[in-house]
Amino acid sequence: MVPEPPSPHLGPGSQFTSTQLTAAGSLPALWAARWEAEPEAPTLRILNQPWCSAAELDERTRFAAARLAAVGIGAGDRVVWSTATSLDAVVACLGALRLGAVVVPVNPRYSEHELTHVLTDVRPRGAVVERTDQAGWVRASVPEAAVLTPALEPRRAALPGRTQDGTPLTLDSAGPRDPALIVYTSGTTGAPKGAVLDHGNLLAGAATLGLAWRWEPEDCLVLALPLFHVHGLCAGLFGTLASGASAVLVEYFDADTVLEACGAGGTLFFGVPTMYHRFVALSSVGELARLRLCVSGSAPLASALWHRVQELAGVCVLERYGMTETLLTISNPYEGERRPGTVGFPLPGVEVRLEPEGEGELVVRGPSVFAGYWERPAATADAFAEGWFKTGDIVAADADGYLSIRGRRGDLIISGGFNVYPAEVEDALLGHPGVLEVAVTGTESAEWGQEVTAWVVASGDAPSSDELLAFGAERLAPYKRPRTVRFVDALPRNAMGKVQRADLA
Ligand code: MCA
Ligand code: AMP
Repeated sequence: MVPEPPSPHLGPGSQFTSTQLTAAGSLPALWAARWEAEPEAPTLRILNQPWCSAAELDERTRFAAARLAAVGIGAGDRVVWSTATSLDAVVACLGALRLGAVVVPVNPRYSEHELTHVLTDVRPRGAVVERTDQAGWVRASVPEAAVLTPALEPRRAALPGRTQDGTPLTLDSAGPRDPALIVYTSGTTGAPKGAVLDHGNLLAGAATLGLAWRWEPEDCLVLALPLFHVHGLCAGLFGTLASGASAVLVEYFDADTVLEACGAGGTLFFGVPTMYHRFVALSSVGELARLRLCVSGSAPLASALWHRVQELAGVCVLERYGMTETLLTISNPYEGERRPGTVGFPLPGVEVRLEPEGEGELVVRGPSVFAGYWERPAATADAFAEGWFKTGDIVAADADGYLSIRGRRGDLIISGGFNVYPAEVEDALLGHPGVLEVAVTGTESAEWGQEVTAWVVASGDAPSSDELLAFGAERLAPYKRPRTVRFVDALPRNAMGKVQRADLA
């Protein structure tokens, strides 16, 4: 195999070839090999609770796979996974992947409308759901699905090592092109669609981070990100397990608690800019310096905030870039300059192009890039050009190759690292009889990056702002809800009648 040209992420003598990234076949096969080799190694724990060793995690996830099989879930079946962070929830997810089932992570704060869209689109065979109201919505929209709690209750007599019909249970046998996750995302237009990530994508996405960020078994990640997005799940959790390292899972982000965990044995932290914004307000921000690496992503990290963290904690945050469809693809270097305001260079195995060159739309190719959207051939065809995935992000290259994100697709708003699609919020508000027209924009915010603002043309009896905010709250997950409602006489439109969101300010 011919080694690839030197990457700024690897040493000059590196013999790297991208096939190396997927040599283990699948993530579950790699985990199983690691757990067998080092059964005593700590793997995961919930903050302030005991460690789960590799041998325990192996046993618990085998058991979870058998429990899922006992309710009729098998390889290739889709399982919706809607739960807050807990060890049980993680075990259920890993068990499903070992079984070859396809996990569909969902924000546990979703409203009935939001969850039902995913359920009807993906038609799951099973659902692991924490909230009882959500369990009811699953039963109503997919009556044939098995509905379980994160602890995989209610129990159905599991036949040890056997499927529901008594055939032997095979674990860790998914191939690189078998689907592993379906993660819902909205792209530029239309309703959320499921990005299908296969086992090869997940393995490559975890392995490239292992190389670039020098992830070692001695590392301990402080993981306070939600696990229903690829940042927390694929980079954080799967990256940890692929490297044979450990992670402390923090159930809810609280800046004080996270800094305490950083000071108590953590070596790595991955966060979104809002988290760093909260750290710099605390006198304990210096705890970050105990870590060997602090990473930021999912949204732009303001240069001023990068410098503030450096000034107060002496830490140079490493900013990186990714997308649900591609996993993480670009990163500042671990060794060498971490340049604020940029996201660095393509990760090992990832190829990028700017169209046009110098500054233009970023297109990417590589083993972590997905093959398409769930049952959306037209959207899939639109997303690629000759095998390159079109990110929709506008990116510029410095003379020495550092890449910076200059703008993003469509009218996407990013609030606290979560994506908000104006059309979805507008649709929800249009359901109110007092709303004739509405346009939703992102307003700059030091804490959230952007906050959601709704510009409303009222019909007849104008509703109050509070009434509209409450109406939105019933239909939208918390991060999508408008923070401000502004009433206007008319929305600005161009000659074609299209609303000009950029003119609302
Ligand atoms: C919570 N609130 C928000 C958000 N989150 N408002 C706007 N934007 C948000 N993101 C509101 C709640 O509605 C509530 O309002 C108040 O803030 C406090 O809620 P709470 O739940 O306590 O918030 P928090 O726990 O403090 O949340 C802040 C957070 C969270 C921890 C920064 O937003 C978060 O975990 N963000 C990470 C997102 C992420 O992982 N993205 C990765 C996507 P009220 O009090 O009025 O009810 S994957 C991706 O983008 C790609 C692949 C990539 O590159 O990573
Ligand atoms: P998602 O659709 O949730 O996967 O979010 C992906 C989007 O997040 C990208 O298309 C970018 O617009 C944005 N993003 C991720 N990382 C960064 C970053 N470091 N700087 C700016 N934007 C980012």
